[in-house]
Amino acid sequence: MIKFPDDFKGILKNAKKVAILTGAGISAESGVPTFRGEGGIWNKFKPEELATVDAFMSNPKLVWEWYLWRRQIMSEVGPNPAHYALVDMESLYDDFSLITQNVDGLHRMAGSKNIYEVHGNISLNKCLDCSRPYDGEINIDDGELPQCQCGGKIRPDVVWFGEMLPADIINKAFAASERAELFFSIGTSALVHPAASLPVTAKQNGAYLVEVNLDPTPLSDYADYTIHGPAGEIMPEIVEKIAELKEDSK
Ligand code: BV8
Ligand code: ZN
Repeated sequence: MIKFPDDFKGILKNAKKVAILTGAGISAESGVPTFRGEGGIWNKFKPEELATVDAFMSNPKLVWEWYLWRRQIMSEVGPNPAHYALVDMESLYDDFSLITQNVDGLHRMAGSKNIYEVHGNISLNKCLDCSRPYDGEINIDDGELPQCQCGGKIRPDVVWFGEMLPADIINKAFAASERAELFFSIGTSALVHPAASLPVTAKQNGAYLVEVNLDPTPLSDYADYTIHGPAGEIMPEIVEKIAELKEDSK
């Protein structure tokens, strides 16, 4: 059971513009390993070793093995109650933006509509040189790595460290954060920029900032309200309360 102080209840009921930022923690209860937690995928490898252009140029096979392993995991999992709670939450507010750092596609699978995938989507591929999308088979076992018709190497269509985020998507994510009256940061360690500055931008522009995360993060003391625990339990309870508050005010 979580507490609903009056200021939290008030903004849940009255906010018109809402923005959400999610990270790997919201998919943890689906069975997708997070990046930095125990058992996190990056415990075995370092981000610099794998999620960068240099890593791919120097060892494309290793980087492909990592992504194909993660794709395999994501093909076996599905959305969890936290993802579904955000689908319900979207129907309760007129202006609702779901910004995700995750590349697992689980928000779309759950049925969310207004999604900004600021770090790309692990199921898509593109050419390293000409960026043309590639939907051919990815087979790395026969030694040959997939190639584009222009001769460039095919890579996963995700944003690597040192790479720009897709400009139109990140610009819309910042616009949604700037106009938000209510902003939730859910399941993210709030360490990776520029995504990590979205909740700060929201609060600086007057939003009520809520953090829902298993562990404390750099945002925890800065947020207006911090709830530590699993998103799969917390988010359904919050969305149920929002529906109740809106019902009562009819
Ligand atoms: C750029 C796609 C520049 C690939 C990813 C020093 C200071 C500041 C910034 C930098 C710096 N040095 C370098 C930088 C820039 C760098 C950066 O921020 N580095 C960090 C590490 C310091 N950023 C970049 O390089 C970005 N690009 O800056 O470009 C530029 C400018 C001009 C011109 C050219 C270039 C690009 C960043 C994008 C990298 N790509 N992913 C892939 O997935 O393979 S980032 C990766 O980390 C994922 O997207 C992931 O989502 C993201 C953030 O991690 P989290 O989602 O937060 O996951 P994490 O495991 O960390 O945390 C999970 C949390 O959930 C935990 O807190 C845990 O407690 C909680 N949790 C667990 N279970 C649950 C839960 N919560 C609730 N319920 C549960 N059940
Ligand atoms: Zn190409």
